[in-house]
Amino acid sequence: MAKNRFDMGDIDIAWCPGCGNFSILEALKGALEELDIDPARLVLVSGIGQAAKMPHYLRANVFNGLHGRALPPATAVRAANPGLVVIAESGDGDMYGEGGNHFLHAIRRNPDLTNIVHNNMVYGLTKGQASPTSRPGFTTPVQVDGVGDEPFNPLAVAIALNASFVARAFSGDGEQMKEILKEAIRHRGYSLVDVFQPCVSFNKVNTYQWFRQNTRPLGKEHDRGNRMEALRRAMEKDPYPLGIFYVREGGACFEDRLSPYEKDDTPLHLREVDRDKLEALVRAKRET
Ligand SMILES: Cc1ncc(C[n+]2csc(CCOP(=O)(O)OP(=O)(O)O)c2C)c(N)n1
Ligand code: SF4
Ligand SMILES: [Mg+2]
Repeated sequence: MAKNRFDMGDIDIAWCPGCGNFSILEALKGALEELDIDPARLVLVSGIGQAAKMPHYLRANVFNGLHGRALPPATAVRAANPGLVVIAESGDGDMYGEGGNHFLHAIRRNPDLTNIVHNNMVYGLTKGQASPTSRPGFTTPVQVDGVGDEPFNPLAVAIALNASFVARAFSGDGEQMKEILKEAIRHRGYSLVDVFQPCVSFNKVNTYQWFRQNTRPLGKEHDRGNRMEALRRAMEKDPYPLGIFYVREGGACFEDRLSPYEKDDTPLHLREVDRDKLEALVRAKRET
């Protein structure tokens, strides 16, 4: 079998044996290879958490940012160099909790990037507190009486905000996940792929078996161009549908609407920097 160009060989991976993150890593490497993407053109941006370690485990350019802050630098990378393939990847806590504000506004801006969220319904890295997607009744050493809040529904929120691509996969099904990732990366505009990912160490409720029993495919009859139908299906949770819920083609991306590109399509990173203007700007900021 031909070598996958994104594979880093024999490296130490700091995930627990059996963690659902491993198959997301394999599916992503497979999707990138099958799309024939040049590793030099790939930028992976993440925040903090177990899922956010992902960019360190495949060959790519990496920006590892602050907790909850993957999307702003990812948006900026695309704006500065629209020739790059940008993936913002993190966990449910990082993306929907700490980074929830950025999640909402990235969808509205519609940068051409793929947002992969490893949704294990828990904070894995910090040893098992509830996350925004934890289900009611989930008990943890902090939520000793069980979670009482309504879980955050990322798909419904994304469709309500007219995100241009919205999907959900399950890390227990590598082939389906790879095909969804390929479509998301190929899609022009903001693409959300929420992936159900068992955390075998700190979520003993939402296990591989639980996800298998509580999910089902959206079905061939699902019309991914029908926004209201996609929203209705995104509200289902008994069982949770899997697949591509909604696709909107043709909308302008964030980088298309930026004024510096109005008259000149030279990527920002290739343009001459006006040092005087830059220094004046930095000075003005320091003085405020
Ligand atoms: C500002 C800030 N607050 C809290 C933390 C501690 N912290 C690190 S990762 C994390 C949660 C990660 O959960 P999630 O994004 O679901 O990732 P997982 O580990 O489950 O993959 C928290 C609360 C931090 N590093 N920085
Ligand atoms: S703590 Fe959970 S999410 Fe983190 S590596 Fe272990 S199994 Fe995976
Ligand atoms: Mg998590």
